[in-house]
Amino acid sequence: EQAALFVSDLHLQPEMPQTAQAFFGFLQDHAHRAEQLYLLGDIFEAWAGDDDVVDAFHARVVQALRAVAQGGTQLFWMAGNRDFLVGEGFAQAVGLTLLPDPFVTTIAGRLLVLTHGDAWCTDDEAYMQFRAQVRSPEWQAAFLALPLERRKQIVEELRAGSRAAQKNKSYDIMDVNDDAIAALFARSAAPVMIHGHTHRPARHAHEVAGVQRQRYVLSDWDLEGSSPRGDWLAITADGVIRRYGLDGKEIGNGG
Ligand code: OKV
Ligand code: MN
Repeated sequence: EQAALFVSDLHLQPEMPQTAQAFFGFLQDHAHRAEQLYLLGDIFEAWAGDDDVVDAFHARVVQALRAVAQGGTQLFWMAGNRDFLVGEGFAQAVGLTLLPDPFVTTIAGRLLVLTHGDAWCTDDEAYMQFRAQVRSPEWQAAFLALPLERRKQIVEELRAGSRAAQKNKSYDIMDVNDDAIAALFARSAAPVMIHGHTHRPARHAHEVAGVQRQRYVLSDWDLEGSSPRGDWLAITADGVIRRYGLDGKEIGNGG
Protein backbone atom coordinates (compact mmCIF):
# COMPACT_ATOMS: atom_id res chain seq x y z
CA GLU A 1 0.00 0.00 0.00
CA GLN A 2 3.02 2.27 0.47
CA ALA A 3 4.42 3.73 -2.73
CA ALA A 4 8.10 4.02 -1.83
CA LEU A 5 10.47 3.51 1.12
CA PHE A 6 13.89 5.14 1.65
CA VAL A 7 16.78 3.99 3.86
CA SER A 8 20.50 4.73 4.08
CA ASP A 9 23.59 4.30 6.26
CA LEU A 10 23.04 0.83 7.65
CA HIS A 11 26.80 0.27 7.48
CA LEU A 12 26.15 -3.49 7.30
CA GLN A 13 29.10 -5.59 8.48
CA PRO A 14 29.50 -9.01 10.13
CA GLU A 15 30.55 -7.29 13.37
CA MET A 16 27.03 -5.79 13.67
CA PRO A 17 24.73 -8.86 13.55
CA GLN A 18 21.77 -7.25 15.32
CA THR A 19 21.75 -4.38 12.84
CA ALA A 20 21.78 -6.82 9.92
CA GLN A 21 18.95 -8.76 11.61
CA ALA A 22 16.89 -5.58 11.99
CA PHE A 23 17.46 -4.80 8.31
CA PHE A 24 16.32 -8.29 7.28
CA GLY A 25 13.22 -7.77 9.43
CA PHE A 26 12.57 -4.41 7.77
CA LEU A 27 12.90 -6.00 4.33
CA GLN A 28 10.48 -8.79 5.16
CA ASP A 29 7.89 -6.78 7.08
CA HIS A 30 7.91 -3.45 5.24
CA ALA A 31 9.97 -3.30 2.03
CA HIS A 32 8.36 -6.50 0.81
CA ARG A 33 4.94 -4.78 0.72
CA ALA A 34 6.18 -1.53 -0.83
CA GLU A 35 6.12 -0.79 -4.56
CA GLN A 36 9.65 0.63 -4.45
CA LEU A 37 12.63 0.56 -2.10
CA TYR A 38 15.39 3.17 -2.42
CA LEU A 39 18.73 2.27 -0.82
CA LEU A 40 20.51 5.64 -0.56
CA GLY A 41 24.11 4.77 0.22
CA ASP A 42 26.42 3.25 2.83
CA ILE A 43 24.21 0.18 3.10
CA PHE A 44 27.54 -1.66 3.41
CA GLU A 45 30.29 -0.44 5.72
CA ALA A 46 32.82 -1.36 3.04
CA TRP A 47 32.88 -2.85 -0.44
CA ALA A 48 36.09 -3.94 -2.13
CA GLY A 49 34.53 -5.02 -5.44
CA ASP A 50 31.63 -7.12 -6.75
CA ASP A 51 33.76 -10.28 -6.62
CA ASP A 52 33.45 -9.99 -2.80
CA VAL A 53 29.90 -11.43 -2.95
CA VAL A 54 31.71 -14.72 -2.19
CA ASP A 55 31.88 -13.37 1.38
CA ALA A 56 29.20 -15.27 3.37
CA PHE A 57 27.85 -12.11 5.00
CA HIS A 58 27.59 -10.27 1.66
CA ALA A 59 25.89 -13.31 0.14
CA ARG A 60 23.21 -13.25 2.89
CA VAL A 61 22.49 -9.58 2.21
CA VAL A 62 22.25 -10.27 -1.54
CA GLN A 63 19.84 -13.12 -0.83
CA ALA A 64 17.63 -10.98 1.45
CA LEU A 65 17.49 -8.13 -1.10
CA ARG A 66 16.88 -10.57 -3.94
CA ALA A 67 13.88 -12.05 -2.11
CA VAL A 68 12.32 -8.56 -1.94
CA ALA A 69 12.99 -7.93 -5.64
CA GLN A 70 11.49 -11.30 -6.56
CA GLY A 71 8.42 -10.46 -4.48
CA GLY A 72 7.71 -7.62 -6.93
CA THR A 73 9.20 -4.60 -5.12
CA GLN A 74 11.39 -2.44 -7.38
CA LEU A 75 14.82 -1.87 -5.80
CA PHE A 76 17.01 1.18 -6.48
CA TRP A 77 20.57 1.57 -5.23
CA MET A 78 22.66 4.72 -4.84
CA ALA A 79 26.33 4.54 -3.88
CA GLY A 80 27.54 5.91 -0.56
CA ASN A 81 31.06 7.04 0.30
CA ARG A 82 31.88 3.55 1.60
CA ASP A 83 30.20 1.22 -0.87
CA PHE A 84 30.71 3.24 -4.06
CA LEU A 85 32.44 0.29 -5.72
CA VAL A 86 29.18 -1.65 -5.82
CA GLY A 87 28.62 -2.24 -9.53
CA GLU A 88 26.65 -4.12 -12.18
CA GLY A 89 27.72 -7.52 -10.80
CA PHE A 90 26.00 -6.79 -7.49
CA ALA A 91 23.04 -5.16 -9.24
CA GLN A 92 22.53 -8.28 -11.38
CA ALA A 93 22.89 -10.63 -8.42
CA VAL A 94 20.14 -8.78 -6.51
CA GLY A 95 17.97 -7.61 -9.39
CA LEU A 96 18.18 -3.91 -8.65
CA THR A 97 18.79 -0.69 -10.57
CA LEU A 98 21.85 1.47 -9.89
CA LEU A 99 21.11 5.21 -9.64
CA PRO A 100 23.42 8.17 -10.24
CA ASP A 101 23.96 10.68 -7.42
CA PRO A 102 22.06 13.04 -7.42
CA PHE A 103 18.92 11.51 -8.97
CA VAL A 104 15.71 13.42 -9.67
CA THR A 105 12.48 11.47 -9.93
CA THR A 106 8.70 11.70 -9.45
CA ILE A 107 7.04 9.46 -6.88
CA ALA A 108 3.32 9.62 -6.14
CA GLY A 109 3.17 12.89 -8.07
CA ARG A 110 5.99 14.51 -6.09
CA LEU A 111 9.21 15.74 -7.67
CA LEU A 112 12.15 14.64 -5.48
CA VAL A 113 15.90 14.91 -5.51
CA LEU A 114 17.65 11.90 -3.99
CA THR A 115 21.31 11.95 -2.96
CA HIS A 116 23.60 10.14 -0.54
CA GLY A 117 24.85 13.45 0.90
CA ASP A 118 28.63 13.34 1.05
CA ALA A 119 29.06 15.32 -2.20
CA TRP A 120 27.59 18.41 -0.45
CA CYS A 121 29.91 18.36 2.58
CA THR A 122 32.04 20.94 0.79
CA ASP A 123 33.42 22.54 4.00
CA ASP A 124 35.47 19.38 4.56
CA GLU A 125 38.16 20.15 2.02
CA ALA A 126 40.34 17.15 2.90
CA TYR A 127 37.37 14.84 2.36
CA MET A 128 36.38 16.47 -0.95
CA GLN A 129 39.91 16.05 -2.25
CA PHE A 130 40.04 12.43 -1.10
CA ARG A 131 36.60 11.81 -2.66
CA ALA A 132 37.66 13.23 -6.05
CA GLN A 133 40.68 10.94 -6.01
CA VAL A 134 38.95 7.66 -5.12
CA ARG A 135 36.04 8.39 -7.48
CA SER A 136 38.33 8.92 -10.47
CA PRO A 137 38.05 6.12 -13.08
CA GLU A 138 41.87 5.76 -13.18
CA TRP A 139 42.11 5.22 -9.41
CA GLN A 140 39.24 2.74 -9.43
CA ALA A 141 40.63 0.76 -12.38
CA ALA A 142 44.01 0.49 -10.64
CA PHE A 143 42.33 -0.53 -7.39
CA LEU A 144 40.08 -3.15 -8.99
CA ALA A 145 43.08 -4.69 -10.77
CA LEU A 146 44.54 -5.72 -7.40
CA PRO A 147 43.80 -9.14 -5.86
CA LEU A 148 40.66 -9.15 -3.63
CA GLU A 149 42.59 -9.80 -0.41
CA ARG A 150 44.88 -6.81 -1.06
CA ARG A 151 41.85 -4.61 -1.84
CA LYS A 152 40.17 -5.59 1.44
CA GLN A 153 43.37 -4.72 3.27
CA ILE A 154 43.50 -1.26 1.61
CA VAL A 155 39.83 -0.60 2.44
CA GLU A 156 40.57 -1.44 6.10
CA GLU A 157 43.50 1.00 6.07
CA LEU A 158 41.29 3.72 4.55
CA ARG A 159 38.61 3.13 7.21
CA ALA A 160 41.25 3.56 9.92
CA GLY A 161 42.45 6.71 8.13
CA SER A 162 38.88 8.02 8.10
CA ARG A 163 38.49 7.50 11.87
CA ALA A 164 41.79 9.33 12.46
CA ALA A 165 40.81 12.18 10.11
CA GLN A 166 37.36 12.59 11.73
CA LYS A 167 38.85 13.08 15.19
CA ASN A 168 40.35 16.40 14.13
CA LYS A 169 37.27 17.69 12.31
CA SER A 170 34.62 19.93 13.83
CA TYR A 171 30.95 18.89 13.98
CA ASP A 172 29.95 21.72 11.60
CA ILE A 173 32.52 20.82 8.94
CA MET A 174 31.13 17.28 8.69
CA ASP A 175 27.59 18.46 7.84
CA VAL A 176 26.29 19.39 4.40
CA ASN A 177 26.99 22.95 3.25
CA ASP A 178 23.87 25.16 2.97
CA ASP A 179 24.99 26.84 -0.27
CA ALA A 180 25.72 23.47 -1.90
CA ILE A 181 22.23 22.28 -0.88
CA ALA A 182 20.64 25.49 -2.20
CA ALA A 183 22.45 25.07 -5.53
CA LEU A 184 21.24 21.47 -5.80
CA PHE A 185 17.64 22.49 -5.03
CA ALA A 186 17.87 25.31 -7.59
CA ARG A 187 19.18 23.10 -10.37
CA SER A 188 16.82 20.17 -9.74
CA ALA A 189 13.72 22.37 -9.29
CA ALA A 190 12.43 19.76 -6.81
CA PRO A 191 10.70 20.97 -3.63
CA VAL A 192 11.79 17.86 -1.69
CA MET A 193 15.22 16.32 -1.06
CA ILE A 194 16.02 13.06 0.73
CA HIS A 195 19.55 12.15 1.83
CA GLY A 196 21.58 10.38 4.48
CA HIS A 197 25.31 10.34 5.23
CA THR A 198 25.44 12.84 8.11
CA HIS A 199 23.65 10.55 10.62
CA ARG A 200 21.63 13.59 11.74
CA PRO A 201 17.97 12.67 11.16
CA ALA A 202 15.85 15.78 10.72
CA ARG A 203 13.59 17.74 8.41
CA HIS A 204 14.98 21.11 7.32
CA ALA A 205 13.07 23.91 5.59
CA HIS A 206 14.91 25.83 2.85
CA GLU A 207 13.70 28.70 0.67
CA VAL A 208 15.49 28.59 -2.67
CA ALA A 209 14.58 30.72 -5.72
CA GLY A 210 11.41 31.85 -3.96
CA VAL A 211 10.20 28.27 -3.47
CA GLN A 212 9.70 26.57 -0.09
CA ARG A 213 11.60 23.25 0.04
CA GLN A 214 11.92 20.40 2.52
CA ARG A 215 15.12 18.41 3.10
CA TYR A 216 14.65 15.08 4.88
CA VAL A 217 17.76 13.53 6.44
CA LEU A 218 17.78 9.80 7.20
CA SER A 219 19.31 8.27 10.32
CA ASP A 220 22.05 5.66 10.40
CA TRP A 221 21.24 2.22 11.87
CA ASP A 222 22.94 0.75 14.93
CA LEU A 223 21.29 -1.92 17.05
CA GLU A 224 24.42 -3.17 18.78
CA GLY A 225 24.88 -0.58 21.52
CA SER A 226 22.87 1.02 24.30
CA SER A 227 21.18 3.59 22.04
CA PRO A 228 19.55 1.54 19.29
CA ARG A 229 18.55 3.65 16.29
CA GLY A 230 17.43 3.50 12.71
CA ASP A 231 14.62 4.87 10.59
CA TRP A 232 13.10 5.04 7.15
CA LEU A 233 10.98 7.46 5.17
CA ALA A 234 7.86 6.46 3.27
CA ILE A 235 5.98 8.27 0.50
CA THR A 236 2.44 6.99 0.42
CA ALA A 237 0.16 6.86 -2.62
CA ASP A 238 -1.26 10.28 -1.69
CA GLY A 239 2.25 11.81 -1.84
CA VAL A 240 2.57 12.29 1.93
CA ILE A 241 6.02 11.71 3.45
CA ARG A 242 6.23 10.02 6.83
CA ARG A 243 9.11 8.83 8.99
CA TYR A 244 9.09 5.45 10.75
CA GLY A 245 11.23 4.01 13.54
CA LEU A 246 12.62 0.51 13.81
CA ASP A 247 9.48 -0.64 15.60
CA GLY A 248 7.52 0.31 12.48
CA LYS A 249 5.74 3.13 14.34
CA GLU A 250 5.38 6.52 12.71
CA ILE A 251 7.62 9.30 14.05
CA GLY A 252 5.82 12.60 13.61
CA ASN A 253 5.34 13.95 10.09
CA GLY A 254 8.84 13.18 8.91
CA GLY A 255 10.57 15.80 11.07
C1 OKV B 1 36.40 8.80 4.41
C2 OKV B 1 38.60 9.74 4.50
C3 OKV B 1 38.29 7.36 4.34
C4 OKV B 1 39.49 12.09 4.62
C5 OKV B 1 38.21 3.35 -1.26
C6 OKV B 1 37.86 1.39 -2.56
C7 OKV B 1 39.59 3.01 -3.32
C8 OKV B 1 36.58 1.76 -0.55
C9 OKV B 1 37.24 2.94 -0.34
C10 OKV B 1 36.76 3.13 2.06
C11 OKV B 1 36.88 4.09 3.18
C12 OKV B 1 36.11 5.88 1.70
C13 OKV B 1 36.41 5.02 0.53
C14 OKV B 1 36.92 7.54 4.32
C15 OKV B 1 37.23 9.90 4.48
C16 OKV B 1 39.12 8.47 4.43
C17 OKV B 1 40.61 8.55 4.48
C18 OKV B 1 40.91 10.02 4.56
C19 OKV B 1 40.65 12.93 4.33
C20 OKV B 1 38.54 2.57 -2.35
C21 OKV B 1 36.87 0.98 -1.65
F1 OKV B 1 39.80 4.28 -3.24
F2 OKV B 1 40.72 2.44 -3.02
F3 OKV B 1 39.23 2.72 -4.56
N1 OKV B 1 36.92 3.72 0.78
N2 OKV B 1 36.11 5.25 2.99
N3 OKV B 1 39.64 10.70 4.57
O1 OKV B 1 35.96 5.43 5.44
O2 OKV B 1 34.49 6.75 4.03
O3 OKV B 1 38.43 12.60 4.85
S1 OKV B 1 35.78 6.20 4.27
MN1 MN C 1 27.95 8.12 4.06
